[in-house]
Formats: sequence, structure tokens, C-alpha cells
Amino acid sequence: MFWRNSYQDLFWKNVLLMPKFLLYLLIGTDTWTQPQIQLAATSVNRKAPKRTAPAAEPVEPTAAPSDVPEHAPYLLIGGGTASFAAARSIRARDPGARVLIVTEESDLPYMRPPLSKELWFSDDPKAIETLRFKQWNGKERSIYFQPPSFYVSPADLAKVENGGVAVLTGRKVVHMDVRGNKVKLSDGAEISYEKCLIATGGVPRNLQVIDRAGEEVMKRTTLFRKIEDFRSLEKISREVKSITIIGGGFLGSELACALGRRSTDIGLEVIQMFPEKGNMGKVLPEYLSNWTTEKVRKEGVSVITDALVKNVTYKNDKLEIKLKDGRLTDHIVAAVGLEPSMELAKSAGLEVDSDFGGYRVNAELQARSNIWVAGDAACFYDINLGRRRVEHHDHAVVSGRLAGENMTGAIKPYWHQSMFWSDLGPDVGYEAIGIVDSSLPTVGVFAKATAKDTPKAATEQSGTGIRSESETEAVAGALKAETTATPPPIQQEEDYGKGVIFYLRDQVVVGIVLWNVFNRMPIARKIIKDGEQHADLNEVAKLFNIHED
Ligand SMILES: *[C@@H]1O[C@H](CO)[C@@H](O)[C@H](O)[C@H]1NC(C)=O
Ligand SMILES: *[C@@H]1O[C@H](CO)[C@@H](O)[C@H](O)[C@H]1NC(C)=O
Ligand SMILES: CC(=O)N[C@H]1CO[C@H](CO)[C@@H](O)[C@@H]1O
Repeated sequence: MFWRNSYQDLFWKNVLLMPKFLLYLLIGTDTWTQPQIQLAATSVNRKAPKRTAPAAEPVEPTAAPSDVPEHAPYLLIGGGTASFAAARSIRARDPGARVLIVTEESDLPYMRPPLSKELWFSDDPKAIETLRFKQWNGKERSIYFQPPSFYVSPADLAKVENGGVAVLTGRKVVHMDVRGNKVKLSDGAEISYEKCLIATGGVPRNLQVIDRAGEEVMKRTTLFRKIEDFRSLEKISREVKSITIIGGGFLGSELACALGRRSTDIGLEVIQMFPEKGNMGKVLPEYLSNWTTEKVRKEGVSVITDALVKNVTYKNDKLEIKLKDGRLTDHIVAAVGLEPSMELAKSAGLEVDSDFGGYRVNAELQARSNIWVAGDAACFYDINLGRRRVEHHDHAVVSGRLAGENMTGAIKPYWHQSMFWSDLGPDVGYEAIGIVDSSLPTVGVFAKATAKDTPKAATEQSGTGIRSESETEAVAGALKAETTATPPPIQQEEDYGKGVIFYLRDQVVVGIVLWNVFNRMPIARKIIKDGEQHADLNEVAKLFNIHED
């Protein structure tokens, strides 16, 4: 066992890169959204984020205005993961509930993570159409949470005997009348509600230098978030010679690796650039971030670190990206974070958090009476860690579920801390909880990994394909931390096979990364919940039994 903290980098010179780490860096964000930590030193346009190529054409409404129900007991605005999780928990607690989801997207609710990971690695060429993917455990599933047959039609919502969930697609709520308990859609239709959830998520940010570079540049830029973005980038990757990903966070690194993986087969140049020193430099301590960057390079990606994009111009059918010097490319993917959608703040009289963005809600995710907010758009009060806004898949699941429970009258002031994970292919991965910000002091304790310490082995064992424990409610009661494990002899060669990294604020552990250590999240959760100061984190690390095998 060895340990290191973020200020002591003596070990690094000797680090051996483990050969078994291969293939694809599916840095699997469970966010499928961009972590806010990606807001890097690059100047980012926080104001009007724009959708880009392919231009977001207005979605065909699937229901005629007359199909819009006049009333929905439970109205959920937004059709993403948080909304779906809320619908599910509402129906679980109130089996006859009538739930209406209104979404701008043309699709039924789906999970975003596979759009930047599994779907790129499918053997089945039809996956681009079917949106079915193989989970680590080998089972296939669709990115849609439920098939169309699960939903009732909006027009029938009031009539169906046992209630149900209806989805109005391609519709946008533009105004809320909080006193009148009703909302207005862009086509003028009105829907009254008893309880309302705002889960509007956000839109990808763009770089200012791209935003102002004109139409030809915008046409060749992807801001990645939706099914249509996945399909269009996939097509573009087969048509152009060079793609540049701007952004070093989860989404950027995932897409870089996904594209890098195919680059040699199809003669595609894949460049990734970002202002940090290494991939995921805003999350991982520098030595691990450096290590990860080497992994990404091995995937065939030209990673340019410390890169500030000064200007982007279009000439001779190419984009020129000006850094200190210039880089030519055919297409840009800007993966520089998410701007929460706050359009309803004014009409609903909701407070927007000036530090984190998002609607300010209390620990029960309530914004006003009868109005809740969940997912990316919620700036909530975390009883342990203070005010936060989190853009991860698991957070959408957890917060949507909690809001749904509270909407059905459960008195649940209890906050289940969400986690997120990120996989470097089937053999390396990590899970994280709490505030994992590389600017905090960290202490890492590492041991040698074995074949069992892989994301693949972990999901095979747990039987869950998407490694989000909150989907299945991990049994924290089963946790038995063993404090008696004796530390093994100090290793001769340091590597980052597996380990635990603690993030500290005022000497209290506020975040934990489990690096190739799986199914121990309940232990991490408890340490964060306890919020105690620890004199010796090596002792705390023993709780994770990283040497047992
Ligand atoms: C930046 O690019 C724009 C065109 O996109 C061009 O008009 C402008 O002169 C460039 N600025 C610099 C400093 O190169
Ligand atoms: C990380 O890599 C950079 C070079 O890209 C190097 O300057 C730095 O010292 C490395 N940091 C650590 C902790 O190894
Ligand atoms: C409708 C409802 O049950 N709301 C509850 C949500 O949670 C808070 C805190 O526990 C309660 O005070 C509310 O009554």
C-alpha cells in the first residue's frame, strides 16, 4: 500500500502504467450531462447558449393542440431522467396517479449516458437507429426508460382507469401562473396542475469564440446532448478527416476516446484540447489526471493540454483553431459545460442561484408550495455539504425520486447523496461521491489491482448494467466495515491499480473517489455523512478493504 497527497508528488516518476488498461476510455459519465466543473479557463459564453449543427429544427408536435389535457394532477416539465424518476416514484406511492410529462424533445424519456459511451462501441451497426446498447454485464437494453406502450396518450390521461404517465413531446412550457396553478405552452394551450415539477435540465454551453465566428463555423460545430446530436456526430465522424473536441471533462474525454477508438480504422484524426493540465483535471488530482491523459492518448487521441482557444475561423472548407499556434480541423465538438434552463424563473417567481445557477430549492427540493425542482436545474441545499448544483445522471435519478416522493406527500427531509462514475473501458473505472474538486487538498491510498477490480467485473457481480447504485437503492445496512485488516507490505512499485482518494475541506472529508474499487459506495457515503475530522486517513482507507481479495 502507498499513499500520496496532492502536494507531494515524489512518487510519480516511478509510476508504471499498467498494460492491462486498454482500449476505450468510456469515461462513463453518469451525467450524461456535463459537470459544472468543466467550466474552465476558456472563456465560455454563459448567456445565450445556442444549439448548432445540425440546426435544431422545431420538433413536430406529436399531439394536436386539442390533445393537450386541460388538467394534470401531477405535471412534470422536462422529459429527461429526473422527470422520469419522479414519475416512477409518484406512481409507486400513488398507484392511481395521473402524471403528465411535457418535453421539448421529440423523444420519450431516455437516459443520456450511453449516447457518449456504450452506443459508440456497439458491434451492431443498427444501434445508431435502435439505440440499444450492451451493458457491461452483456445484457442488451434500450436507452429509452420504457417502450411507448408503457405510456398512456395525453388525451386519455384523465379517462384511463388506473391513471398512468403521459408524455407530450415537442412542446415547451413558456409561462407559469403560480397562483392559478397553471402553465402555458408555446402554442397557447394551458394546463392546470395540482403539483408541478420543474426538471428542465439545461443546454450545452458554447465557446464565445465559436459563437461569434459566424455561420460556417457554427455549421461545423456540435454541442452534444441529445439523441440527434449523437446521430449527427456519428455520421460526421465517417465523413470528415479531422474532429477536434474542446473540453477536458467527462463528456469531452468520453467522446474523444469513442472517436479515437475508431480513428485508425477510418483514418480520422481526433484532437482533444482543453485549458487544464490533463484530462479531468478539474476532478482528479494532478498525478491521476496526468495518468488518465496518457490513457486517452493511447486511444489514438492527440491531446493538447494547457490550450486556450483564442479564435476560430473558417477558410477553404476547414476550421482553423487558433491557440498559441494554429490547428486545422474539419469539425469541432464543444464540450464545455451545461447552462441550466431557467426560462420559467421569471413567470414562476423563482429564485435563481447567483453562484451555481439553477433554481434555488430547499433540502426537499421544494421551490414554492406545489412546485419542486429536480435534476440539473436544481440548486439544492445539501444538508451535509451545503448548497450545490449537480449535473450527473445519478443525481437526476435521486433528486427526481425524492421530489416525486415529496410531491405525493411523503415527509422526507432525507437526502440520499448521489454518486457518479466514470469508466476507462471495461478494465478501469472510478466512482465518486460528494465534492470532488481537484483544487481541494487530497489524500490518495493505493494498492495493486487484480482482475476482479474492473468496472466489468463489478457490474457483472451486481447485475446492474448501468453502474448507478441509486437506481437500485444499495443496501447500506449490509455494510460491515472491517477495521481489523492489516496493511500489506509496502509495494515496491507504485501504480494506481486501485485506491481511495479523499478530498478535504477544513480537514473534513467532503468527497471520495473510489478508483477501481467497486461496491463500497455505502462506506464512502457514511464517511461523508458523518462529516468528522480524521487524524489518519490511512486508517479510514482501511474501511474500504482495498487489499482484501
Ligand atoms: C477572429 O476570427 C474572426 C472571424 O471568425 C476574424 O474576423 C477576426 O479578425 C479574428 N481575430 C483574431 C484576433 O484573429
Ligand atoms: C503532469 O504533467 C505535466 C506535463 O503535462 C507535468 O508538468 C506535471 O509535472 C505533471 N504532474 C505530476 C504531478 O506528475
Ligand atoms: C407535500 C409534502 O408532503 N411536502 C413535504 C415535503 O417535505 C417537507 C419536509 O419534510 C415537508 O415539510 C412537506 O410537508
